[in-house]
Amino acid sequence: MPFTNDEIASTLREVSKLMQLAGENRFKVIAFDKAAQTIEGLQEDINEYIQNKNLTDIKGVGKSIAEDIYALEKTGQMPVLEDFKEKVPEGLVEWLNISGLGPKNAYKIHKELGISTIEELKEKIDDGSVASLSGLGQKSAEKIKKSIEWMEKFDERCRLDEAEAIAIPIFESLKNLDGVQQIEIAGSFRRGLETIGDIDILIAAEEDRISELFDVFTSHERVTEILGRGDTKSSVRTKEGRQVDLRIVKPQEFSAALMYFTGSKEHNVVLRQRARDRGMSLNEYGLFKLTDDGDTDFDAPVEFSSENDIYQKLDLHFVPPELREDRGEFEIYEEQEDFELVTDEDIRGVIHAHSTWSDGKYSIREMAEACIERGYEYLGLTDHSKTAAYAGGLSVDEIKQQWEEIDELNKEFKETGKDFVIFKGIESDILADGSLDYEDNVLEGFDFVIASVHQSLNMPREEMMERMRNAIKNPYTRILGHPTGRLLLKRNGSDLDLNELVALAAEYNTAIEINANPHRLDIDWRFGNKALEVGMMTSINPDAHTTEGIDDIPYGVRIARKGKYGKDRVLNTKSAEEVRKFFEAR
Ligand code: DGT
Ligand code: CA
Ligand code: CA
Ligand code: ZN
Repeated sequence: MPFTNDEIASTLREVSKLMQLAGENRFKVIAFDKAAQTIEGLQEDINEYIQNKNLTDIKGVGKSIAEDIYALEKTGQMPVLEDFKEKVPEGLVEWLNISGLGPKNAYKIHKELGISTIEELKEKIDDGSVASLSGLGQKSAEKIKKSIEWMEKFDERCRLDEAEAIAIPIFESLKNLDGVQQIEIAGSFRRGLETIGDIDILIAAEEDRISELFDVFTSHERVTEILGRGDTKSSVRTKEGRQVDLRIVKPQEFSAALMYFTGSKEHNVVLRQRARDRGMSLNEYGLFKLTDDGDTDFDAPVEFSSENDIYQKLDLHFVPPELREDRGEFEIYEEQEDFELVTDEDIRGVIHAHSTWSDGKYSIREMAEACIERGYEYLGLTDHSKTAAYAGGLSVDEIKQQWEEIDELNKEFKETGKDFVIFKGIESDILADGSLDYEDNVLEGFDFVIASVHQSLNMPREEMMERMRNAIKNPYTRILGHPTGRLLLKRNGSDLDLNELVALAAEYNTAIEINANPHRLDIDWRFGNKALEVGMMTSINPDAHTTEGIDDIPYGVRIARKGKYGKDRVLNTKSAEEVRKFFEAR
């Protein structure tokens, strides 16, 4: 069996991870990482290149990596990977997930203290050994310990993108099987929540099919443990440590079960009460009349054939799954049928992206072409500003050069009839006092400024608020970037009164982004009600550091839908001309 593109990419990625842990040269690490990325995004089957012996025609695949791939194809093993597997103990790889512990220090601790598991690491932090290593110290040790605690605390949940990587392949392996009449992923995943506890899959099938469907499910290649198997429900654990529940219900019960297992619990509670108020009882099996004593009369079912039907019976229009959180959706859908939420298709441009000028991995041209390929009409390029030295922030000189490059590219697009434009932006650090990172005469030259905090996120609430208020009020700020700076399941964001900032942003006609990176999804959808009330604009921004990063936009769209944003309040659903007007209206 030949290897797939994805398999080869993930082998290369594994090499790059192990190299980091072995303290290997940084450029080598990046080379493997970049090759992995390119191969993942490759349209053609990589085996064509392997057969033609022209792997090096693929951008980012150099001679030596090509040899590694040929060897993999020939022998089923990649020698460089095997080498590093010998050098790096298995447990160490897990350490990469500890934020605040870089691969270099991981290697040092492992080498000097002779340990390789998280348990051992915790012990050595507690007995002071880690702190006593040169270049580490008490402060670093504390930080690592805290990260481990966070990690363990949050292991019960995972990010939406991680859940997707598990749920979709399992869903795909089931959906075309004989006997599957309907299938959906339900639960928090269907609601588009930013973190997922377990994955809930629901199938409609006749009873005599159930056993064989469970057989397929429990023997899926990702499954490492079968947690339970009953008549209608089976639960497994995948190799990522995630639980997946599969429920198989009778075809006539599917819609009611889907509604029930989509949740949220809070939404369901209100639905059940609405049913009772109308002389009915709603449960996971269906909708039934109530007896005179107020019990469910299972002999008197109320007919329905879809979730939509059930909502109608409860005097509601269909509530999109993202909104089923009991946060005002009932008031809306009692009245409105077409309370329109933004969709993936509405997105016309890419705002907030980095290039090699700062810490992005691709040139401006490559980023622009990736946008064009995906059908977008504009790119709002925003490299880091000068204070973000660690991320290659731009000096004033560099900005001038970058502007020239963008002017050239825009000219070229125009002359070659490409309907595409690059906006000159910057992601300016918000300094401690809330000011932006350049003098006004420089800020003036940009088409737009995204203002973001990257340092001192943990200032006391009132100081942080003053800082953010100043940034929003600054006339050059058009978009506030990832307002809390949170990293989901890893780091809490700044302590802020976001409702106040949402109102202030609306007042100053500044947008607050929904950072679509699945690690962030910041601003949180829970402030959507306030944003709706005051008419705040958002922009669904990928914060892309690679061309692939652009494809994070759909995560942001899901969060925008959860936050009740319609197309009219999402900046990058607008035409380039309208966006320019928004930028100029400062
Ligand atoms: P998660 O897994 O923690 O991310 O969140 P969910 O919402 O997927 O929760 P889960 O997996 O426990 O249950 C899936 C859905 O099933 C949930 O959203 C609503 C429904 N459900 C489960 N248990 C109950 C319950 O005790 N009462 C009600 N009303 N609904 C429940
Ligand atoms: Ca769930
Ligand atoms: Ca569940
Ligand atoms: Zn950024």
